[in-house]
Amino acid sequence: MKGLTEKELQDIRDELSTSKRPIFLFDDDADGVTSFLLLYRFIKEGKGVIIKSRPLIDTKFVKSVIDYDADKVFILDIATMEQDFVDQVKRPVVWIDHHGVQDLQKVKYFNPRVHVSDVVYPTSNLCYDVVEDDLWLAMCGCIGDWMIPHFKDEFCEKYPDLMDPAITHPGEVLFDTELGKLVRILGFNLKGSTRDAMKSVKVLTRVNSPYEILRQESPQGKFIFKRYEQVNKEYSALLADVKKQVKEEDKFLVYRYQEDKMSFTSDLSNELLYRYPEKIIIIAREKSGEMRMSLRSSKLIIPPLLEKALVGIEGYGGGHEHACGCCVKKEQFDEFLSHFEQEIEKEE
Ligand SMILES: [Mn+2]
Repeated sequence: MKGLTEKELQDIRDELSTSKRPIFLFDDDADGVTSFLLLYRFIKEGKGVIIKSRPLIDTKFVKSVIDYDADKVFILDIATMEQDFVDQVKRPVVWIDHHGVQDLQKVKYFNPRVHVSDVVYPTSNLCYDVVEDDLWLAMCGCIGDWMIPHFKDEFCEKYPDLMDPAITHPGEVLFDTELGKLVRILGFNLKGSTRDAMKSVKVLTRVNSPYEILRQESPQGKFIFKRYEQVNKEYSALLADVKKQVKEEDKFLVYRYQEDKMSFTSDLSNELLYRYPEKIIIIAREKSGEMRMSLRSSKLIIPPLLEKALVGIEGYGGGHEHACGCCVKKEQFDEFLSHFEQEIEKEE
């Protein structure tokens, strides 16, 4: 099953092939970057811009479009956009996404949730259905978004050493297979400054097989692997520190840390949820007077609880059913936590 209709897929193909100078704004995770790589490698034109701030396209991105003199704007895997951006950019905007359905004027909007609400199709899955090439990139993007796509069997046949087709849980793929390692390699290459992340993305546009990276078979693959190793050193140290603090009997796993350059809250919370599936996980990073969090639970539907917990708190948050992001003022973090715990108790 595909998330978009054949007509929609053809529309996107036409939009791509009629553009000479496309600009692609994409989310800074495995799904976002592989969506970009799939489309860019398909038309071999254009410029990528990674969105490292909150997933919102507002008027501050108008300048990138104008400076590049793009003839069309593609927005990939970003949940929200302001109408002002569309109005000021004065170029066709094509938006491919799989988060909650948005309603904007003068945008070509492609979102599978318009048709179906119960299946999740990562943006990389949609982009693969458009280009039907670079299967391995698409597979990485989907697994990064915790989803096993319709082309899984084809992938396992082509790359039998990267994933066992018997595996059905995305977490198991992510943390216990070579494919999962590749997904983490991609994700870690997007950490740090925009400049460093885009350096990796440029190199990735020239990688043609997963083995170039995993076996370091080409200079490009070596570059990507080295950068992963550097970042992974910091990640592993944090993970080890969280694990030391885990108490078997606790319902919550709350961990806070300080780090200016790199955010690992999403990666840490995903791995911890996989290792401790019974716990409600909150990983918070302190930065510029704010606590930026990732929240995970395999059982709770988080967004409505989060919304209630944020009442009277300066902050914002949202996301998927079992995985959310949230940001509050540092001084209000404890208050937010107790609100959140109260909301969960009310549920039970
Ligand atoms: Mn996504």
